[in-house]
Amino acid sequence: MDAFGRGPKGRLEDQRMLTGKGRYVSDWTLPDQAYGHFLRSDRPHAKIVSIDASAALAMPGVIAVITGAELVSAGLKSIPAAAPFKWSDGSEQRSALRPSLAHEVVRHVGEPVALIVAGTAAQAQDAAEAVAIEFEELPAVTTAAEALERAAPRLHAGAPGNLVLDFEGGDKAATAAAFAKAAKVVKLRAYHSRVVGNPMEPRAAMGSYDAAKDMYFLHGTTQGVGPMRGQLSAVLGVAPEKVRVVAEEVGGGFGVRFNAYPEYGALLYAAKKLGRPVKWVGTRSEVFLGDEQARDIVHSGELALDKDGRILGMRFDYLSNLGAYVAFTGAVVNTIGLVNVNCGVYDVQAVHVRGRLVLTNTVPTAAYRGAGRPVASYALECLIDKAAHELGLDPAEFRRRNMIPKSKMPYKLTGGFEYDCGDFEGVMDKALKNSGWNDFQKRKADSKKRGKLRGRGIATYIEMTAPGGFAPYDQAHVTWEDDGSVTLRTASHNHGQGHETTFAQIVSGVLGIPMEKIRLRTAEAGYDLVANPTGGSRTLQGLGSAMFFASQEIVKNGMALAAEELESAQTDIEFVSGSYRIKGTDRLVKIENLAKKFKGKLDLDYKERPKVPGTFPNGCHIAEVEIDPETGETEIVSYVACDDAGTIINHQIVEGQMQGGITQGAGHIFTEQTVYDSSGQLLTGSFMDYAMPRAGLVGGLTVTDFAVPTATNPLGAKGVGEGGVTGSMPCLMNAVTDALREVGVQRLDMPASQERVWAAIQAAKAGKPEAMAISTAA
Ligand code: MCN
Repeated sequence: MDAFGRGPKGRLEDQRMLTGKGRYVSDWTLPDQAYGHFLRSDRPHAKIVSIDASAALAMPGVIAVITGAELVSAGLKSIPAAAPFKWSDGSEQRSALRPSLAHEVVRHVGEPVALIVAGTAAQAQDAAEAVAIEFEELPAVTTAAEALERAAPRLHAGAPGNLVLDFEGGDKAATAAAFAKAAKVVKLRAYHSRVVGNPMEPRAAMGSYDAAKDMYFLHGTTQGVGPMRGQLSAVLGVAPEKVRVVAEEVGGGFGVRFNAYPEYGALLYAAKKLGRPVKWVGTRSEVFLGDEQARDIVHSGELALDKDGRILGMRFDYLSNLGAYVAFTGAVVNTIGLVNVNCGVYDVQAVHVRGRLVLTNTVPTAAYRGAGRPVASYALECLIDKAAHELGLDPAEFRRRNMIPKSKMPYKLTGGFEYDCGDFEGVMDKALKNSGWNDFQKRKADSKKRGKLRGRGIATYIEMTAPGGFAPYDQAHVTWEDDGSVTLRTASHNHGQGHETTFAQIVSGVLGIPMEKIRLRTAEAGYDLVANPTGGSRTLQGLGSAMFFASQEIVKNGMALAAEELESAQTDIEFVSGSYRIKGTDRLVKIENLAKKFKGKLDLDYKERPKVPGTFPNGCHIAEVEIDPETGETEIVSYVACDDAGTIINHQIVEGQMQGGITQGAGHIFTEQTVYDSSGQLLTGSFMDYAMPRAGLVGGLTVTDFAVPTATNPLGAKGVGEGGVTGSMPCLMNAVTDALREVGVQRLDMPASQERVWAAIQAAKAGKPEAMAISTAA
């Protein structure tokens, strides 16, 4: 354990969670609560001709049936969408906003059409079957490429041609010049498939309204109360102060618990109208039909190379399927997320990115672990691997040749950002060594003897963590309790990252009290605090730094009190291990005793201070897979991750984050796939059809770190929450591609499921080496 209290520790929250004492949304009960059930569209695209709720209203226990028309006449608005980029011609992002309940038109299967409120959840569900909706079907479109075609059905009047945004980033002219002088150009077009986030806790929410205070309360699954509250206040047309988002445990988020969802506005409206809380607990089916989905991007990349295998320029073109509406973070992940670290870890000053964001009759897509960076990293690192192969170079050597050397730090990117620090070669060298890079051919030969194809994949990644543009500052509210313990309050929300432990470590390290005496509280009904939500792997840097500064300020504030207590001059007092001491003597007072005596004087509401700037965690991942060419069965036999997360506060948690992220990326590559048929029906609507990764999917997983502490925050830390996904996807696909080359397969798009790998091998034997590539997915 060092001075910051950093060290290998179990998590403070585990005891509560593992013994079933956590309170999730469905555990909340408010007096007189009623229950809601959402009737969802079974049509991908249709006009709502009429809704007849009379039979439902006559059923036992039914209190109300609320429709989109009622919400519109009551003045409810759609959920706003962030618009971080303009069109390349300078015009604004087109509008295609999501209403709380569909009005006049439904645009995807699963869209909520009516809210049935009853005395019990079962009564509400039964009554939903008696609501008669007359639809007039409209043609539907499910892929971005088809939606752009002239004859495609149009989804929103505000988005002609279904195109919400056509933007550019980077330096177009410099890139064109680089390509003009290239000795060789390497191209890759690929598909980043659509996934469903699937946190363990399905979405649930309870709306209530306090008439005396004229305030709305939403008990819900949230990653942080700020943006959700802002979105709900826009929907309800009230000031943000009139809305509180309340949560204790949140059973996973992965980005899909970030935004306000349609159901929330409808529940809050119903609670006010009916004068009683209305609770809705979603099912796993509703996760598939109603949670924001993710990715679904076709991307093309090109590298301009000189004759020595140096990259002169890069060009990327992304076609993103936004689904039926622009979700709040829909455009963020498909713009900022794709361009902010545009050259990866490579020393390339000519990069150009174009992105088109397109509407289709599918569930809206938005943030999902990595929020665009895994897509950018996948596009780049698969392309880099292809280039190495075409040049006949060792893929690590090709990367090394082009890496930004640490001597060039800080390094300015085309487009504005600046990498503050990093040693990309150092990171890669450690990964190479740990993976036994040079002995691969021996292992490949062994596999061959056993009839298996062995492939090796490598990928580097870099991402930006911490800026957090959703709140102006990160508030850390610190209160000393009567028993000498400390309560920390903030507005970010822990949903699996271990914040209770790591923030306690940070504060304990400064205040010198045991971390077990420090409690973190977030999203309480009685507190109205400001902080960025948990996302973008920013929370340790952003909020952890605020906690650190707040603790330091408390220690400083205690000096005068300690001087009074010890009857000494402040200049003679030092703070050591939780006590103020007169230097050179054994006369001291513990900070917790001082806090008890001077009640409230050592509390601190740390707010309105500048946020710490962003920084750039990075890593190098190397995987080996074995494929059975007879069956297509693929096994990940080893996986070595080496990541630079700067200074690590808690190694156990960081390792867990990396393991989870890598497995999530592996799930995307090998098992998960969201499939719509061409009419817009979701074919993969349950775990019977949608395969989540199992814990054992990533065999031989070793996580190591190579720390280059950043000076952008006082902890020296960089984010880790998403790096596992960002690194693992290209790494694993490169390994599969490497193995399949031996049997003539040139391209395979994700998922590399057993069936698709087998089919790719069969097709290659029949002379079609790219049969399972993009042409089948677009
Ligand atoms: N940490 C550390 N040392 C570092 C960096 C981080 O000890 N150098 C610790 C932090 O203190 C924190 C954890 O690691 O306890 C993750 O920190 P950080 O990288 O700051 O990420 P966030 O806390 O902001 O978490 C967000 C990130 C994102 S964006 C998604 S999505 C995600 C993820 O975290 N969703 C998760 N990890 C998840 N883990 C679980 N179990 N469930 C999710 O839904």
